[in-house]
Amino acid sequence: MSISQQSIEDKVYAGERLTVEDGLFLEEHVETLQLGQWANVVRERKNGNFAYYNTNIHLNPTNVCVYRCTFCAFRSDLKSDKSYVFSDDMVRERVMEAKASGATEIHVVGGLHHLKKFEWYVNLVRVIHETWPEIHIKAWTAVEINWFAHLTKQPYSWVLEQMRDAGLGSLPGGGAEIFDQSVREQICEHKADSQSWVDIHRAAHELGLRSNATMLYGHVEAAQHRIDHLCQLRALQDDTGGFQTFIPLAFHPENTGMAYIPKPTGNMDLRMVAISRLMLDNFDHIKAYWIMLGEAIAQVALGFGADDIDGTVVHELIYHDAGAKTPEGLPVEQLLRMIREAGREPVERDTLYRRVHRDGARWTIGEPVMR
Ligand code: V47
Ligand code: SF4
Repeated sequence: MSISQQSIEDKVYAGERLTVEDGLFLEEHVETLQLGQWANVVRERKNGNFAYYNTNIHLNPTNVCVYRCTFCAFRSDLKSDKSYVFSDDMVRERVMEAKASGATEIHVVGGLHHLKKFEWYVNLVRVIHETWPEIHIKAWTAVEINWFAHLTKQPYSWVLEQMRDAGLGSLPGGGAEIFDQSVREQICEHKADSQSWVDIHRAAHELGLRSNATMLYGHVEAAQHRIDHLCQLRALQDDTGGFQTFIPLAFHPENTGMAYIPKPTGNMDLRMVAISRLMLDNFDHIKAYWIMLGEAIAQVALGFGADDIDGTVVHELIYHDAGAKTPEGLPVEQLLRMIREAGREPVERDTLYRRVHRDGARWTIGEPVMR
């Protein structure tokens, strides 16, 4: 049967999987409001009217990095005035700040500092865990895990076990960018390739660690690369079921090696959210990361397939170095207002999508959120 709006609509309503060709049709022939309407059907089937948020804090322990991804405004050379490295005391201070602000998660990613040994990175996780054992540590992208395997000459599973024993709770989704090799050669030539990214997330899932997945869009990639990326993630999720959420990441060009490329428009952002929701039929959640999208688009995205807006992130550097104009953090009242105004029911979740119950300054983790 040839592909048409009708054939796709039939599949969406019947809950059938969309093919690569369907994905390309969505990209090339379907207008944005139509994509949003279909994606909303899937979103409400999976998550009802809930919109999740969490209370978290970011820690980027160093910006010194051996790699030079052309889309990155965050990295620094060792000798640059901009370079920094967190000491153990600075890490403890950040954790105590997280505790005081009621955060349930600390999100840790940074550069790959060529003078730091693997033990420095493991120790960082240990210091966080020992300072406050209740906080969930979501740390290290697959690119970092790949670097640790390179440093130690050990398999990914060994690296992940060391981290887990030190207190690691799950992996964030960064470093995926666009899986296609010809695109990677233009934007992140030297770092972990797509096969390594997939192998690391598979190894994490096999150890029982959950992880997230991302896609960086709006730079030199084309529609076929985005659909290929989504289908590769979907295939891995079929095998392991270990992904929790997918986060489409809008490219921020300022201060990067690709500053000549205009920032993706709100229309493109909403299309990416909707197409992700439609293609990733085996992912429970799609996150509209307000830090990157801005509050307005993140709010509208809750009707275009997204069911999560991430958290009250504070101390975010990666996108703010690249020109993000959003605040570094939002008070929870503001997140609740965004969600309620969009007609959704806010649910505070922890990293593993369990309900968070609050009683004044104390919080407890409840049951997994079910629709
Ligand atoms: O891999 C870097 C991206 C990622 C830029 O798992 C940029 O919950 C846009 O993965 N413009 C790291 N993007 C951050 C990340 C993430 C973020 C939020 C939540 C989660 C999660 C994960 O940031 C990198 C890269 O794709 N990035 N520079 C830039 N100029
Ligand atoms: Fe380094 Fe990550 Fe920036 Fe690439 S994106 S240069 S790996 S900090």
